[in-house]
Amino acid sequence: MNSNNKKTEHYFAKPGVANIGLTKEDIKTSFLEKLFYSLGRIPVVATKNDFYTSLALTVRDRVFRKYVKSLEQYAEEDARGVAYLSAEYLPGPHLGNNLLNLEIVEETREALAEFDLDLDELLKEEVEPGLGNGGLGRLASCYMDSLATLGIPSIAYGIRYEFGIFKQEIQNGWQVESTDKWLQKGNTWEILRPEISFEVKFGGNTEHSRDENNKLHIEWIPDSEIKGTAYDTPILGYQSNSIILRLWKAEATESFDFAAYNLGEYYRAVEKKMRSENITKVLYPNDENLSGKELRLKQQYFFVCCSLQDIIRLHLLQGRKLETLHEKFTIQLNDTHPSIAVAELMRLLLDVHHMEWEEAWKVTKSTFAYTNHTLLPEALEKWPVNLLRNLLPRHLELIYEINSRFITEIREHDFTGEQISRMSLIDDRGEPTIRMAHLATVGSYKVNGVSALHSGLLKEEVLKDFAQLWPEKFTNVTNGITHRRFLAVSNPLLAGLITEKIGKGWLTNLDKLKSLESFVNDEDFRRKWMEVKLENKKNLAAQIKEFTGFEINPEMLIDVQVKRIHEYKRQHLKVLHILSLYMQIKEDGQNNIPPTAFVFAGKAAPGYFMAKRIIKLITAVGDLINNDPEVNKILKVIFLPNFSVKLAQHVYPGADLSEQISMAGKEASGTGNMKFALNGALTIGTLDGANVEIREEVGEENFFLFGLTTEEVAERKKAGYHPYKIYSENEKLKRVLDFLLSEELTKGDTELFRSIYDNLLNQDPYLLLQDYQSYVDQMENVYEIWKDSQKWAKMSIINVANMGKFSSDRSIKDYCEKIWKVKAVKA
Ligand code: Z2T
Repeated sequence: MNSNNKKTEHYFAKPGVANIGLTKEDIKTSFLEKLFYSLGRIPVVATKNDFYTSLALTVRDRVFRKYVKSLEQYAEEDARGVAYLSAEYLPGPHLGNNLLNLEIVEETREALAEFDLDLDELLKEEVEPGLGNGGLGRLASCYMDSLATLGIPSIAYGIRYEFGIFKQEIQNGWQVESTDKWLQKGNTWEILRPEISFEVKFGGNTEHSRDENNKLHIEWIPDSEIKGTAYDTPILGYQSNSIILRLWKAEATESFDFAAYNLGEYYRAVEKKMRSENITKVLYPNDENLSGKELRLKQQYFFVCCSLQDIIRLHLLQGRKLETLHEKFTIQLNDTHPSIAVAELMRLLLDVHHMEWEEAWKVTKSTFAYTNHTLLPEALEKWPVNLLRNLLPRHLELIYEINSRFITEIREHDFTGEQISRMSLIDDRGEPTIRMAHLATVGSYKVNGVSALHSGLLKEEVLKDFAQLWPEKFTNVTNGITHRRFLAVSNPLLAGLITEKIGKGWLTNLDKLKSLESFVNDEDFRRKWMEVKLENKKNLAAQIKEFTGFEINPEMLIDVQVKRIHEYKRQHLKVLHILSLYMQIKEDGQNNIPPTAFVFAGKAAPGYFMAKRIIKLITAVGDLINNDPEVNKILKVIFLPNFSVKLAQHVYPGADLSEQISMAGKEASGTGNMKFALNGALTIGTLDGANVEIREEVGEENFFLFGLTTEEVAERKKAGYHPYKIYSENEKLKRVLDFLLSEELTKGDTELFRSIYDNLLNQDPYLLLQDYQSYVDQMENVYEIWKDSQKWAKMSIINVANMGKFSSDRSIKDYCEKIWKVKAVKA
């Protein structure tokens, strides 16, 4: 194909080249072609999954058509672009989102109806890629949606885990994990790029020598080598461009020459192949806790090494010099997981491309930018020096060199010895480790946190010395979510009502929602608003019935906390409140509590003892309450197993109340908080993460605030915190806490929740007892307002109307302006 100066459109215009159309008839034709020629099926034997796959292939063709157009445009304009490096992605199901973005939902629905097929049934067939733990991975996927929609030249890199985040089941009230075999039925959305493949070395040692000109040459002699191969998934934006999610799969390097091996060697060779493929087998299921496992570091280095080689390939392909890499690319590090990239780029520039140190360092620190997602000390990555020496000996040398030059630099400033050792990339107070956040900070031109509060704390606490040294390096980009997936796709009824009132401009400009405010006093509009919510609650009730067997009355207040299970997120504070209501009903007889369904969902890291116990506590309280005829007409407690993007899309639209109750200063941003508010739930929350900004936007009178502020938390702890004192002085709280050890709750196993009880009474590191009364009091207020359904509806409308800021389109524009200096290229 001679493609000189021929745009893809040229070929599409030619007779005989498929013109991939978007009408109902086009979709029908493609759908049948896929069923017959790609799958070799006829309708009588085709399964639901065959039909799903035919439709997915039909849509994929159209998405790729958008992609080639985008690619052409990016190449033509020789535009500066973004490479996003993330160890995690949680894209959610692709099909529904792609249909929305192609604007063919109705055409497709009608096309399928002519074959007696129901679109919604086929959508349910899709298995989502669970290639992340939670907020961080989902954020990366929201950003891809916005990058594509806004037409920002970009590519996202990650790991093609064969098994994603474990599948969670609840057995006897406990979390039980099993492997997530998401590829079992194949993956329609990806295409293998066998020729985009790179070698990755591990182990061995380095050899230093000098040539005739006394120039130092360093060679890394590894002891093993593996290969990473690209799998591409197109991510389509709304009405516009598409970008690629490029995930690397590990494979053995040698292709096996069967004849050359005798039987014994053959098996050893295959074993080696299997071992190397281990690298991308499974996602580590820890959200905010480092595992310290060698395989995890191997994963990180593996995907970074492939991605950087690919970026360099793309750069050189355009006929450019490596000295200008930072002019054409900016590489965003999604937390420290890819931060070994700083050393790897130095290695590639110095050892492979023979650049001088000064030049290489200039390019490196002008290329990377780093996003921090947590301040929790147990989540800050530190790799033992010994592990690095064994696995990446050359990188360790480079890190030492970067560090020594950095220390020399800061010695020239007014830093104390104490500060210098605090800032060092190497922590040698115990077993020597590398502080990856410091490596990322030193090797980047910008560092950002993910909410105003979090970015402030980052500068004042975790990276304060660096902020003193380089104040202009630090900035904030408040997180955002894609309102297309989390409103248009997942909540078609509310989206429809909004569009009916204000038009569909909000799909590309969420600030347009503001005009909904003018309808708060329109009684008819409020009625419709509440009808939509009720429909969504019925749908959520149906999901609850399907996945737990429990029935809830959709008229109940649906009070929801869905997120990873973590002590700092304080799911157990919610449980204490539920127990206080239970005791009120049991001991004080009937009362003022409105009928409420408490809905929880979220995974616990398999090795996190307390988190798993908290799940057991929730389900034990559920058992007690749901089976008590005196209580279960008023209260229900539901734990929805195996939370996922797919399930989340049913949960947010059906929620009335959103629980965002972390201890102030601990939740970097939160993004579920935004998804709930965008779907009309009201929030009860602390002044933590992005809650602060949500409350600012919606107005304090439309937000249920409780608890200590970050500053108060610090003061409280400094003054000496004594949870036992609070326990003994608050009679009702004391009864609730003692109930954790009761026969009734534990069914006789009274030690079951001892660890939670003891922890709260003795340490209570996240100040549950401190914030308890304030929480319970604010819940009283929630109940007062809930009883005034008109007032509640007004607050709900005002919340939605003020969510404009939390679109990931705004976040991506912020990244473009404040950090990347990248401009949109629209196809
Ligand atoms: C994660 O989801 C988050 C932070 C992490 O720190 C790791 C993971 Cl897997 C290493 C979350 C934050 O807890 C949350 O507040 C934030 O909204 C989200 O990242 C996206 O920034």
